[in-house]
Amino acid sequence: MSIHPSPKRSLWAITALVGLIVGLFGTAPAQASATEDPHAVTWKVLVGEQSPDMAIQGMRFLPGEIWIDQGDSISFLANSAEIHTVSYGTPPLPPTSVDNVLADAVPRVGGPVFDPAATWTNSGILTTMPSPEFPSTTSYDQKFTAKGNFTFYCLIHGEMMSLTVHVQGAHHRYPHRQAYYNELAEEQAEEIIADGQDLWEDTADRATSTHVYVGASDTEAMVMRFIWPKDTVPAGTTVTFDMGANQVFVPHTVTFAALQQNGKTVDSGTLFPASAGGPSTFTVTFDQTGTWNYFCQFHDDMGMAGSVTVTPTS
Ligand SMILES: [Cu+2]
Repeated sequence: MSIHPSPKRSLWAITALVGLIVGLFGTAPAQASATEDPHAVTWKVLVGEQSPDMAIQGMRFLPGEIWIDQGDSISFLANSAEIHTVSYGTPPLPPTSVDNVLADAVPRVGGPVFDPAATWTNSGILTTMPSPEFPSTTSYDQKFTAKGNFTFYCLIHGEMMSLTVHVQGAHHRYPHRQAYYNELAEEQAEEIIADGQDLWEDTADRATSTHVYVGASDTEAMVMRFIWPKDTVPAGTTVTFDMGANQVFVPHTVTFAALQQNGKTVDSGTLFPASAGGPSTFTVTFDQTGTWNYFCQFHDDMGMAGSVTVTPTS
């Protein structure tokens, strides 16, 4: 859905006109000085988005495109429990495994001033809900002193989660102010959450008492829930827990902390979508009656938990 196309266009026209006038009369603004510029602006970009119950996690920078001037800064603010990074360039390890991605994602690389010539620049993990598993922060600031167009991405979610920063010359007129980006961010976040709700409902329509989906995801939203979360089956039933509703890379587990079978805790280990190589399904045959709670070890903080109630066979 396109938002505010006409004001955007007219602002662009004004910018172009100002550029033309400045060009004609040769009153181009002075170069950014090494000293602190009192006109420098610090812009805000949100990293991720989520529903209030954290069930739906979005995979977008908001806004996804921003125009700033040389000497300005961007404050990247964590906006979801799900982890993200603000990254630029080629990571040291090829992101071909979870271990490699995490090894690349965790360390902050680069200084407070963005260097487009650097091979790799990385924020470290951004999240509103720091976990003891790895270091993380809630914000990341970069100052932009080089002109050009720079596309950042999230290493965790890949290049579909990207942000293009257009750095204009110092003291150029901005096509948009922060208020415009804030409004755009709010509308886009609503759309992403609504998309996640639709995905959740569609997946629930396909789920059955013997086929539970382990989350769901498309290219902008993830459902961090088991679908169905409250299952009831007669003893002897085999239930399949299936990652098949995930279109993007996301790890989950199905962990029954209190249920033992063959002397071991019933735990799927890490599941991945089939497109990421799997294993993408986990099956459990429930012989013991009672209510068995389970959770995802990665996302239980977001409320990703369920239960299977096993009733006696009639
Ligand atoms: Cu999970």
